Amino acid sequence: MNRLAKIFLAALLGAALLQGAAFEKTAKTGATQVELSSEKPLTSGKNTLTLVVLNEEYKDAAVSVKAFMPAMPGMPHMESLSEAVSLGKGKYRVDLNLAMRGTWQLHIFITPKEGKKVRVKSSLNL
Ligand SMILES: [Cu+2]
Repeated sequence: MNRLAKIFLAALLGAALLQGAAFEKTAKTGATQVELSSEKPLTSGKNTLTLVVLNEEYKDAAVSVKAFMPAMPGMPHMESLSEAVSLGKGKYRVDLNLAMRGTWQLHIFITPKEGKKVRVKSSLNL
């Protein structure tokens, strides 16, 4: 590879890193698909997630997220429930307070103005 090609490749990689979110994951339950992302790496404490619901019928719904960690030896069950803010066009933002590192289960509750509500399951590792 010549020098110019190397510089070009480095620039491409740099641009990709700048645009990418620190965390991205797709959650799917049945026909409902939600793209989760965070600009910052997930950590214990407050995390802000962006949720994009791909299904047309849930573009303007009420969305809440339950994060929980089952009881572990020497540790009780932990849980927090947060309401998401609708940003329009199926995009929602939610703040989650995750008390410790580890694996958190997520239940995303989506309640449309009309029609059936759904629950999409996912998990976060931090
Ligand atoms: Cu725990």
